[in-house]
Amino acid sequence: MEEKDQNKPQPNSVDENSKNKQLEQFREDGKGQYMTTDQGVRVNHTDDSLKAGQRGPTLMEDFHFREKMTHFDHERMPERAVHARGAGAHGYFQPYESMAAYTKAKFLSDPSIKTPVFVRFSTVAGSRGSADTVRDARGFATKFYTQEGNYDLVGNNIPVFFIHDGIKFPDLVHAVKPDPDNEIPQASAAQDSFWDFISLVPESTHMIMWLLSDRAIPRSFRMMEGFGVHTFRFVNEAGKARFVKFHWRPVMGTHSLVWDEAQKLAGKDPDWLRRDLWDAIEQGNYPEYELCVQMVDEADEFKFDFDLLDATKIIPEELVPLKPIGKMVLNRNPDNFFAETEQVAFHPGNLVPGIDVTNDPLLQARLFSYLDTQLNRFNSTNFSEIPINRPVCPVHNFQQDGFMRQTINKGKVNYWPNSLASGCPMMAPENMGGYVHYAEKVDGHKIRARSKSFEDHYSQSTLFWNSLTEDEKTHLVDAARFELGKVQTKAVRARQLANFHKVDPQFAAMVAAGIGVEVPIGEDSISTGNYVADEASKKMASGQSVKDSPAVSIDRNKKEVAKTRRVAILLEDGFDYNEVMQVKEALEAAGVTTEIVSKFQGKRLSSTGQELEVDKSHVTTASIMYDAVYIPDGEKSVRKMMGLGDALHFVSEAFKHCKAIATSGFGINLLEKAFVVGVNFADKESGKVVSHSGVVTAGSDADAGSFADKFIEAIKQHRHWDREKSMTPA
Ligand code: HDE
Repeated sequence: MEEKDQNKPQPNSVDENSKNKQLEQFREDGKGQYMTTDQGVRVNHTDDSLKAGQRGPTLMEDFHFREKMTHFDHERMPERAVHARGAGAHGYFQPYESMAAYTKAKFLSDPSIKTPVFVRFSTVAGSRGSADTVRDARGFATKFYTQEGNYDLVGNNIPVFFIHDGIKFPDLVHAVKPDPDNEIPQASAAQDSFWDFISLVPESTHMIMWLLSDRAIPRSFRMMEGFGVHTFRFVNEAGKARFVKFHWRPVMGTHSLVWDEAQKLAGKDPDWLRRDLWDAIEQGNYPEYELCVQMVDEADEFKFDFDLLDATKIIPEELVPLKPIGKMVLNRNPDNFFAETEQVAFHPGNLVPGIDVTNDPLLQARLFSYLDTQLNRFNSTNFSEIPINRPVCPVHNFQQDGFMRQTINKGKVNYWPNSLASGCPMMAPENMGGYVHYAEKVDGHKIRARSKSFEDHYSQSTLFWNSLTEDEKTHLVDAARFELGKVQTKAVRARQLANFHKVDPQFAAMVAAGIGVEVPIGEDSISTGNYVADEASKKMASGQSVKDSPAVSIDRNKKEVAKTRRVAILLEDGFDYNEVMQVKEALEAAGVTTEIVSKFQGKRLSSTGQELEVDKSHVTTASIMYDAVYIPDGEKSVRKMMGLGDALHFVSEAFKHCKAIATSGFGINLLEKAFVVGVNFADKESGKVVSHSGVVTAGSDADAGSFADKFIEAIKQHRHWDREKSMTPA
């Protein structure tokens, strides 16, 4: 290396396409080519193995058969211990403005830089083939391929975690995974062992409140927040550090499924979330997320009544507002699931200069676990050379050998320090991009203990409960009744109720009423932490807090977006063609996807003789696959559906799931027959449009344009929860 190179700053050769270009070298599609063996020999015949005679045994010398079968036999790698099921997408991240005042991370310092990213969304508990829509936290892991190396933000869609200290992670995961004797249940926390563990570990209570909320059944990965969970550090060029929490905010807003719908989807379309992500990207509806940060000065470390190092706590946005710092756009599906989504390897310790960790004991454990687990998955340290994991900037070091080594390191020198290779590759000083760990002062006794500042498990659990709307609270209670109702051991149910009682007595009583167990007031759960009072806990005792945080409620922060919503148009022969076409056009102009659903596939004839092609039949789809339903006018069509159980079920189920429903004229009869109750309908013969609780009805003389507009408004609302009150008695 010449002297002058040492003074060169790290070049910024990274742009939005850098990763795509790098991956291109490894892509292969065989188009117009002869098939070959792995050795490149052209294959003449692959349908019969080489045999001794037509009916004889296969010969050992059949190298093509042996190679093909051996490769197949070795196709699997161990699935991830947690987050086994996932879906990935490529895209880019671009900052809004330079964040150089806070962090020297180059990819955050220049608004003109688009950094390529790969994101993997996942469920946590289920195995690789499990259903997408189960109740669970979702992983939201992002790999930024920056000019200074890979930075991984490995987050979840819930901002807190179950435990304080990573040493409890194996226990937590054992408890939630299927039981060791019979491997039941799959992808479900509704089991004795999970609630046994949770009820004995009260620090989990806050996370449990989030897990029982609608956050744990997202409508789409595109409509889901992401959180870095831990407190990290930003460090700027001058060496000044700030605490930082990361948030991803979906531009489409945060929306959830209904629990009954989520369970049915798990059977009818276990790929619901990954299909939604894939289709949206294929259609050019690129998911977008804003990256926001909450920053806290080091001097304010003890300003709050919770510990910033405690991953079971949020910093309420009412105390520290979110600063949006950039946007991520996911605009390309992977070419190959295994090569990219399965083999991508994240690690919270993949940091770039300007971003650093804190002493959060959960984060500290993760810094060990992620590299370790990749060694189990890949059986080699060389996984970082796999195309999806490679940085887009150069890699120079003396790491060598191991299974599947790709890099061909040249020369005799494989050690540092050396003089034979002129001291190369050399150390990078800080101003040349060398990573320097933040010089935090650490001093203490070696103890297996926790700061007393972690000991309050309930204030923020109560804060979460208090901040929800009445509808969200109802969902949470129902979820708790479902989960605990499935627990066989009554003592476990009771112990968890004791925890819930400390969150809110009324909440505990509501859950108790559904699961046949009394709330054991005053009983203490066993706390597994060894808490020790220290300076931090004393300083925090009088710290700031809030009693209400509207920001945690999905409902209070609802974004009304119609784009990419899915509407079923339910019809049979004899529908009103003009009305369908006008409404369909208006919906599609608003970015809504429509599908014609009928008893059978094929063509349906309108009352005026025009034909429409059916997209899905009642056996290939269901109301749970749509956000809304539209039943066009047309007496013959509607009468037919009034005699079809599937059509009636379609409408009543959509109504039960609080989805927007629209119909006009004679169609109103179908709603009445499908038990659409407690809403006002338009007069069937009038020119009026009535929108009530997400049910939009129009008289046969109404204007189709204003009917469609009202319907779009109802679709934008996502779900009409007020309906649940009239449907379910308390
Ligand atoms: Fe993970 N986690 N985790 N985790 N985690 C893994 O790493 C672990 C935690 C998260 O799409 C594993 O590569 C420990 C919090 C995501 O590939 C493993 C602890 C958060 C993913 C692991 C935690 C996460 C993982 C399994 C407690 C949110 C999927 C496979 C100390 C901030 C990444 C793998 C992907 C995956 C360990 C807690 C998020 C075993 C020990 C908190 C999104 O290493």
